[in-house]
Amino acid sequence: MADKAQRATGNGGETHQTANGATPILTTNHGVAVSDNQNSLKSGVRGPTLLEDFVLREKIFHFDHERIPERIVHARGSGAHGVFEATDDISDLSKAAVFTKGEKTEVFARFSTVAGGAGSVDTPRDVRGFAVKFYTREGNWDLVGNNIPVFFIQDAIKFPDLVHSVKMEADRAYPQAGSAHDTFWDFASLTPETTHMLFWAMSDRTLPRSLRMMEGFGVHTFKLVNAAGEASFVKFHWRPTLGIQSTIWDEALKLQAADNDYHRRDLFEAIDTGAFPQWELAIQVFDQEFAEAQPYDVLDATKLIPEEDVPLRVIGRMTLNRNVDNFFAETEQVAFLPTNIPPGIDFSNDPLLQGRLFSYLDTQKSRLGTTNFHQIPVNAPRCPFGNFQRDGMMQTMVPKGRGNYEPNSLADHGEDGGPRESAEKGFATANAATGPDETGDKLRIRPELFADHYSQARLFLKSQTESEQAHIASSFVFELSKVGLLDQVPLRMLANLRNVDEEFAKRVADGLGLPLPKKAKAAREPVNMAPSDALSIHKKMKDTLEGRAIGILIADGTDADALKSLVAAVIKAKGKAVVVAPKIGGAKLSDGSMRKADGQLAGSPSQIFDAVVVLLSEAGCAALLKEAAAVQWVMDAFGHLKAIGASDAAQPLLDKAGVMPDEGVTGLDAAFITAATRRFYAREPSVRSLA
Ligand code: HDE
Repeated sequence: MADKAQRATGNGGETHQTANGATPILTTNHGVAVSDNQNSLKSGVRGPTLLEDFVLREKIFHFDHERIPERIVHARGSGAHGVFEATDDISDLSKAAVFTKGEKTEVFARFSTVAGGAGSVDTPRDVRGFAVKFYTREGNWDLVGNNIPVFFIQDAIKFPDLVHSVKMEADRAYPQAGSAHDTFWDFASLTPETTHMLFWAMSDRTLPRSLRMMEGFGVHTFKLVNAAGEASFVKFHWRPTLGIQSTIWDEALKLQAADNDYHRRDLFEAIDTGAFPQWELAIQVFDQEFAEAQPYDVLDATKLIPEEDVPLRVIGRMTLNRNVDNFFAETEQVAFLPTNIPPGIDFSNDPLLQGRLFSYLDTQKSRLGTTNFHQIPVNAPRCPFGNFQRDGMMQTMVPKGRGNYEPNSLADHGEDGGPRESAEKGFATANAATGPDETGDKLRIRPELFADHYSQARLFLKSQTESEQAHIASSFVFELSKVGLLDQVPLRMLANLRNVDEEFAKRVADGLGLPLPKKAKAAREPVNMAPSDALSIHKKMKDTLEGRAIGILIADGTDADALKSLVAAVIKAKGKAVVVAPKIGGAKLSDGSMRKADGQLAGSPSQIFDAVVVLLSEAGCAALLKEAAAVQWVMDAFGHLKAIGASDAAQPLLDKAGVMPDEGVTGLDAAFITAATRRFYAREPSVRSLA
């Protein structure tokens, strides 16, 4: 009777996927087998539904609580598993096992934007988090850094203000994931210590092409401690083997429309296809004498140490080689703690770092709801661990016996007395006297050199190419132009910028159409530092197709041989060839064969590629001249400074898209493959005016 009723309502038949010998039986969370996963239990055929239906209630109850609070910052992120291999012997500097030459350590990395919510887009202008958990045999080490080597503020007490100002505004709940609004610039312009970081944030560093092409930084000064207990100062750097690469602003904006998951997809697909992303871990090591001789304080997170002064030493390599099996269980529940640190590494007294040492443990209780979050697989150490902490919500470990206190003498009676401290192997805080961080009176003040807010912003600016400087100036203009309600903010910002560079301030003022205000009084006069090429993206970008995607636009009539040899050439150069056609079913090529498309034209705009080819026959070109998406495809590739290869017959489409000849516009020969390894920044003044 019931069966008949189900069929009558259309819920029977195919939707009933019943277990057979090969599939396991569906059960409740308490192990009771479920007989019907399609229909709730009703009183009679037409209901109502009965409270007694424990299968329904458990399912909905669990679903109702599927979300946990998202991270207050860095909510949007993507993660992957991998391995870190130490490649150099630094036992003279650190006794940490993770640095033993040849040692391989499992890692979990998570990359994130800062301001947006968990469901926000991947490509806003924003700093990126670069957090790595090393499951070392001496306990977890979490290096929780960013893709920029400095930070906005110097002291942890300002962090809630900074974050409140940059996140969506409190009353209107917008903008999502962006700093181009009143409250951020109000705060920034009133807080001159943000100036250096603002220059990085307004540069293309905040528009990474791929998570695989980002540098990473520990930001703070840390310490390395050797077996003799001697400490050195250290800064950590991650260097991508694919080279650093960024998009440009117009491209990043259009990427938001083209693919909300641009970075997440890129990371997942790369790992999925065996193109494992890699980074070198490098260190800058220095001592107290060096620290004291600099015009900045090494404990100030708004300052960097130029590589020209302390060269990078590569000590290891991280390879991400496994995607997560479950996003929530792993990427969402991973809990990074800057306090996770094994013997051989130590903190400095950087006042921003010191605040973080409190914050991350604290936040996990809100997010994961229990002090036992360390038992979640992605967070649990891979080495043996144990202590006398007991109980708490969601306790999953079942300690045996009575030994839950120490000292105890239970072992004398043959019972398990539990673990004991080890002066020899345990973490011992490095002697503070080894750095300019000795403690003294209790004061709410900052060291004197922290008052220099402009020297390194000037250093950063002067280290950039002309094109990069134009991008930075234009970003300031763009963002400050979005400051609507507060007239005083752009002027206050310009007054600060005059301390960095008069000409630059003028440039931004002109871009805004505002007069240059009186220069702000600097708390400490800036000094000139020698420019550093390592701070520029353009000066160290790799000319390579590796990890890059080439979009090839085809249509009916496209030359089959030309397509074949082009795809082969792209693959040989380690690039990815993606064929785009008006229809996903593909196009009929010159030899009569059908070539399936990897992407449909309307859904695969050229901003998702690093370079493009327009491979059309005369008839194919004539058809596409009437397609706005095709014209836009070419126009954007040109505007985004990409190489464009084209068949002769495609010229009318190039003309309609306003493509002008330059060294980035080529035929289909080898010249295209060479051109595709780079961007053509010199083209930019001909396609848009920058500040
Ligand atoms: Fe964070 N930060 N932060 N932060 N941070 C968090 O921790 C905080 C800072 C960074 O992928 C939160 O688990 C304070 C600097 C990354 O899960 C929170 C201060 C740097 C991630 C928190 C800072 C970072 C976070 C949010 C000033 C670069 C994402 C949820 C004292 C060196 C990690 C969470 C991941 C996440 C607090 C400053 C990097 C709220 C109080 C500087 C990459 O605890």
